[in-house]
Amino acid sequence: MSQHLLLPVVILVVSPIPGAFQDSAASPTQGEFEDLDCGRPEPSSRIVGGSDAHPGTWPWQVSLHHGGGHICGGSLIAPSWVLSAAHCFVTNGTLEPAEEWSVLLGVHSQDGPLEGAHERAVAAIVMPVNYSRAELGYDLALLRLDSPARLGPSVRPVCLPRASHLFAHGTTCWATGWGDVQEADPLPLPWVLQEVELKLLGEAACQCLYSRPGPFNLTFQLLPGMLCAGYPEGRRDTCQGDSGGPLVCEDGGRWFQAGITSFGIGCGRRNRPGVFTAVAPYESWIREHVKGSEPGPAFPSQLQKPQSGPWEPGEENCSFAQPECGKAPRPGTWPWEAQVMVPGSRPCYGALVSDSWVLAPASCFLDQQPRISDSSSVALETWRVLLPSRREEERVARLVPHANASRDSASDLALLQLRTRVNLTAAPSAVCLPHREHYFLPGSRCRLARWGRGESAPASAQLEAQLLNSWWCHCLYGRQGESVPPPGHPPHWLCPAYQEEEEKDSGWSLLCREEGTWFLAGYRTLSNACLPPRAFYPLQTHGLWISHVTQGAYLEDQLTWDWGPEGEETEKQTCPPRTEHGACGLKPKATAAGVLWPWLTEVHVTGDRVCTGILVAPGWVLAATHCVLRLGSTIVPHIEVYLGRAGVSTLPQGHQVSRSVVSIRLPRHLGLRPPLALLELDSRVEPSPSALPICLHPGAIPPGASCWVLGWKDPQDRVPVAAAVSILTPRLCHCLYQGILTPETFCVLYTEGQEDRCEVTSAPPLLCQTEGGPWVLMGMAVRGSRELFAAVDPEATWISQTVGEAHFLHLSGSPYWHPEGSDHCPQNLAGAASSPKVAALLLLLSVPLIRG
Ligand code: 4AZ
Repeated sequence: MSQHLLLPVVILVVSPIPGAFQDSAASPTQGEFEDLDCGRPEPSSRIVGGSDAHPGTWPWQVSLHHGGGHICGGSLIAPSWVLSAAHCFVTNGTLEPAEEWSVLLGVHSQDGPLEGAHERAVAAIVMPVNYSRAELGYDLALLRLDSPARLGPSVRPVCLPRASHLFAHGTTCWATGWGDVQEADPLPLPWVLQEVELKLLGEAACQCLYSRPGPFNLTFQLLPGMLCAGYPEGRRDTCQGDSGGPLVCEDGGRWFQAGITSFGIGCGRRNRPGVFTAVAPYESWIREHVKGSEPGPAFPSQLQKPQSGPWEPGEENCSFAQPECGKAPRPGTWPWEAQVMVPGSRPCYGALVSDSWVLAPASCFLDQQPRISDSSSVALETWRVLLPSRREEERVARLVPHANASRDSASDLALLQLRTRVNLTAAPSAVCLPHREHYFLPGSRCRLARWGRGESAPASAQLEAQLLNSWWCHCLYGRQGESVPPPGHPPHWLCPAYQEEEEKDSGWSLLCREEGTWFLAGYRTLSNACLPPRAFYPLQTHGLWISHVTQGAYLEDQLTWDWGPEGEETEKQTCPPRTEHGACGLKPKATAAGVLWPWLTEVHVTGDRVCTGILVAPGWVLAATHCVLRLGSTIVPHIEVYLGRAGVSTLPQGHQVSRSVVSIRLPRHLGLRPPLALLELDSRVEPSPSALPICLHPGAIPPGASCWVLGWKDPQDRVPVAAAVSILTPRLCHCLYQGILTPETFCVLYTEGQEDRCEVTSAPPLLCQTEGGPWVLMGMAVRGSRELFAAVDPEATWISQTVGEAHFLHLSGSPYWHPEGSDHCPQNLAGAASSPKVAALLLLLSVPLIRG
């Protein structure tokens, strides 16, 4: 009913002990309650990680129905009274009317209620006035039945603890219910009541666990009147639908209700035990509200006093459980790598996700499908799975393809169950899987590992990768104007930057490390034809299916929360405008490893010359003519281009994509040598995180743009650098460079200190970017000049005729420059071009600048 999977708040206040608890010291003797026997099931005989209860074991357990279905649990404490959790009855701050609820007693499973099972209407719901929400405490409610329950072997009340009753931490108690068996995974039919043994945690130990940031960096403050039960390692817990149900502990042959299932962060998560409303502190509150009922609840005295008072470990010595998955002593040797062998085909690589399940692409087995559906056991009989450090091959018991599995889908996944469970040690061991809300931080260190059939790369070819930011990844592949999934929402794709030889393309899984623990973050197979190049499908959308099928895969909470400066930008972001040919001019934000300029091309001309080129379409690079063609020479040089260099990067350096130039195209120019050349590549470079065309923009500088000269500091190591510039108005440009200027040239003024950031022999480009918009190419450097750039605009028609797919952006807004009336130049400005400082001064005194 309630959504407590994730707490959206950080609670920092420590409330005083509620007044309601204080007057409970004066416990009356059993008196009027003595005749009611409690806490004794008939001698005979989910909860996450629990098992089916035996019928009649927990005769006080009731099911609370609303709108025709089970919503919460409760416990019978007297013939006419049920104890439950307040949050079950409050929706959006209002109490649901009592008459809409019914109480089912003596139920065991949907299929076969126990003998004596019956239903009662609710006459009244009573809850503490202080209750507002489960996380703030007071999460309990009393339901008065319209007529007393029929007590019998399957319907009996539980005992209530007195205020002085001590439940020592470490005691094992039991929680029961029909709730989800895992997060968002309902108890399957026949809906048999589940029981789970939980250890009581001391307040300090529980607080200590919850003080450690969990999903979304949240911590939680335990309040008086709450208690915790569970295990640091998780895996056994209560869950949604168990709320209101009892946590009972045995004492002297009677079962006492220590707690009421209330909430938690998720279910069964590591270091996130379940939180219960402690019942003992509410003794007087309960007595007060059931006053006059005959017989009322029983509060027998405690027989076994804990020997010495419960020992509480302090914050400093609370022990956190470490992840039980994703440990690889050496990256590259993956202890979870599973090789599935099907006779007659090449091995298929997958990952061990629990002690008995392997995850692999369904496309590996799709051709086997007819045989499987005929008689699964016969076909699977011959299949084998090879796991690291296991001499014996494992046999396969079951193949469960994803319901939407097909060769080309985001759900090309299948789970294979091993006949026998393997002992998880250093190897084999399971990989960790992300929850749906996991946010792999941009810049995360990842690796690619073998996945599926493909050309099986040698195990040594372990590719290092680094995750690019999600805005960029989404805007590269998503639809125009779509908003970027914010952190906590699963992305459509994951975009790692990595170095890969085109021909070695194969299926890959993407493993990302957080605090030394490896997560299976995404995957791509060769047959994912719809998947953009180098994009990975995120695995986090499949966690539910995997945990539902395997009932034991290791879903781990996010371990790294170091967002960096970018982390603050969680507001809605949209993608910049794109052209009819797709995204252009996008640049991933700089990561710790450096900057990636995906359109920046190294143009290697025969010999040792390297010019700057800019990718303008999948098969075309624009460069400055003077750089690629020697003046006076008629020899057409051999040219190779390289794309996807990541700059100052700890990623493997080198060129990620290379192409040969098959032709050099020049526009027809009367007399003058044209400044720009188009280089046609021998094959297309498909848009990817490391190679993406720039946008072109006919006309002048877009309004409000920032402009940069992008080049290399040193032509030898070619680490990209950008120098901020202002662009002068045409009149100033004309005045400054009188005589030496060809028409349609941009003149720039470098921002203080940026003058010699990049060298000019390689003919760097001039780029501009509007706020939140893509990068646009404005010009290429004129030979030998740092300040003059040949504009792209006059060649726009030629470019679009030559390159059908060039990305022309038609930005709205009027051009910045208005025609100026006078050709008159300020005195002394002509000739000042050689001294940019003097020029700047003069300029400031005369005409406004375009801001860089
Ligand atoms: C719930 O939503 C809920 N793991 C109950 C118990 C727990 C979490 C959620 C504890 O009702």
